[in-house]
Amino acid sequence: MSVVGFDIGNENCVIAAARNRGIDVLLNDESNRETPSVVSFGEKQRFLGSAGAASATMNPRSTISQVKRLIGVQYRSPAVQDDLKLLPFETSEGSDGGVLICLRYLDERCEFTPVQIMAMLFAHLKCMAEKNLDGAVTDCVIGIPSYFTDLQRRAYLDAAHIAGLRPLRLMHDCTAIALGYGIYKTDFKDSGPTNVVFVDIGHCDTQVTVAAFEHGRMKILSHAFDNHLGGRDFDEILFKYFAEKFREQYNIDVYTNTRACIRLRASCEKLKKVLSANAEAPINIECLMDEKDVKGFIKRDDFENLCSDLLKRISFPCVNAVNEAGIGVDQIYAIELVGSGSRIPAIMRELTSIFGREPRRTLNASECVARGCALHCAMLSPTYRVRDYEVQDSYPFAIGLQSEEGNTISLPNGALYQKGNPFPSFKMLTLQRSNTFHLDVIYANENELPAGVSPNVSRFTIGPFSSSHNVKVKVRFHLNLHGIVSIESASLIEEDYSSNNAHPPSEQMASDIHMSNGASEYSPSTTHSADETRKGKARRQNVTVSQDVCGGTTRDELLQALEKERELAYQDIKVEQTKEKKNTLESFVYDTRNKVCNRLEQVIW
Ligand code: ATP
Ligand code: K
Ligand code: MG
Repeated sequence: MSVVGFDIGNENCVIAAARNRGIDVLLNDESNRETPSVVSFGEKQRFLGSAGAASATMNPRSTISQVKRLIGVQYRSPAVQDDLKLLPFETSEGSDGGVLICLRYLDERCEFTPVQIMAMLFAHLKCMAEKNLDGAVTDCVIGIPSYFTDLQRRAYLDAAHIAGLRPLRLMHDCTAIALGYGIYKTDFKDSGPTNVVFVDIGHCDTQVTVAAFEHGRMKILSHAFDNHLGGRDFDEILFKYFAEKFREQYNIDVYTNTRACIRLRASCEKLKKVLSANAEAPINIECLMDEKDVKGFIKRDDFENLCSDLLKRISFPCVNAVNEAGIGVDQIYAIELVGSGSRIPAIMRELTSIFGREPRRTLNASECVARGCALHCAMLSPTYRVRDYEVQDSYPFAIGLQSEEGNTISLPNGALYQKGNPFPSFKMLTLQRSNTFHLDVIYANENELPAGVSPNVSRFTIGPFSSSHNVKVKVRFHLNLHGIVSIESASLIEEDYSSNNAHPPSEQMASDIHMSNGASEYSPSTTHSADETRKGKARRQNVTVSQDVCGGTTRDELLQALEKERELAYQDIKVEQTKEKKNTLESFVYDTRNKVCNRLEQVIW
């Protein structure tokens, strides 16, 4: 059984696999190490990955990219609306408040959730991995941005499930990077930890993480981000610049033409890459619109001036990450720069001035996330032996609780999980209740969240139960390996009041909330094995817990999505097979014709 790591980028995906001798990056059909994150709906079949990217200008309205931006978000959020403006396909609001992608396929109007599109991408990558590794691939670790919410994490798991994958973990991108950096390194100093800052600049976002390394282990000290600062934003600066130039020069308005927009954006991205290596660069697009060929030119200095606001914004996540890690700049051993968005020379300069020294590039900028994920997958898989290495990640948001009246439950230290809480983690909470009740899990501090994200995570109902007086209810929370929070169990503790010195709980105790790290509280087996257990003088009784998540895919929708994916995959195979048959038939016809002609020639002569 092979284990793989997936880095699903907004622009490119990378797959890495654990092999006997280490980690390998897998090649796609075009022998490339990166595969475009694109799903395109053609006339009769879907085109995925590289093939999808190739049809972007042919089927502009039915070619879906950057679906990672749309998964598990609220359609109406202004930040999401801003993203949608840059994308050429049609969208609408789903019944759960999420995004729906609308397109025409096989002469029908279709609607897909971002989860479904992501599943198509996953299925394509799974297939690619299986071809490469010559065997089934299900176990995987998938990289995610640290700022992904509960909803986004659950959406990823749903997408993976539809694609037939089994994620052993959703892993924060920079944690995966740090793992790959630390596990093989042997020159860490013996006295105290070595602190390294990782800066990952991708197509849409910037993530900064501080990790502390010691022999045999690493600990994440902080995660910070700007989820609207990446290579795409630099493309957009060039796009706006040339759209304006061409308006003046050629009297065309590219904004009114979807295909022209796509082509100009693509050219600007190429131009940006040329500017990374050259002091100036030209742009030439034939027949951009109104049958006009356009030409332009920009100097790197002018580009950098246009980008000065973007460049300045890089310092915020950097400063936040270092501050939250609780270290001084002088305690940083190195700054490691990754992500292809960081290839703009001005970014390197900006980071040098922020940290007072030049960042390094010792890691493979585009492959390190996938490699770290594959490595971690091997660590989690029973079939591989990897040297012992401890990975401690930290959760980037504070998680709080609200009671049914919408009142925040005041918890010791203000939150169920503090920002930066190590995870996976159990917590035990003891409440006094006499009846069925709800607990709403929320993000406790909206300032920590990406713009436009809802603080509501999920609602739990603990019950049914009722009692004549308040009883102790012990609730066991779990922030799991994926960074998803749930209530694992709840139980009523009935004190045995017939004994000498026990008293029934008084009214005052109703507000008495006790919290502890659940793991040490009791062994899970005692509550799972029996509904009722006698423990000393107290009687423990399990209570049902049901979860109502805020948004996302329901069980029925998931089943429908699975069925739909099967249907679509069948259609693709059918078309491919017909193509193959046609090819075989065609070559048979040519072959026969040649033979017949040759023979006829002989006969004629
Ligand atoms: P994300 O991390 O946001 O999900 P991603 O992982 O797909 O996206 P990367 O592959 O790390 O992103 O980076 C893609 C970005 O890097 C694109 O914006 C691309 O234009 C940019 N890029 C690639 N090569 C260069 C270069 N030589 N100079 C400047 N930018 C580059
Ligand atoms: K990537
Ligand atoms: Mg990335």
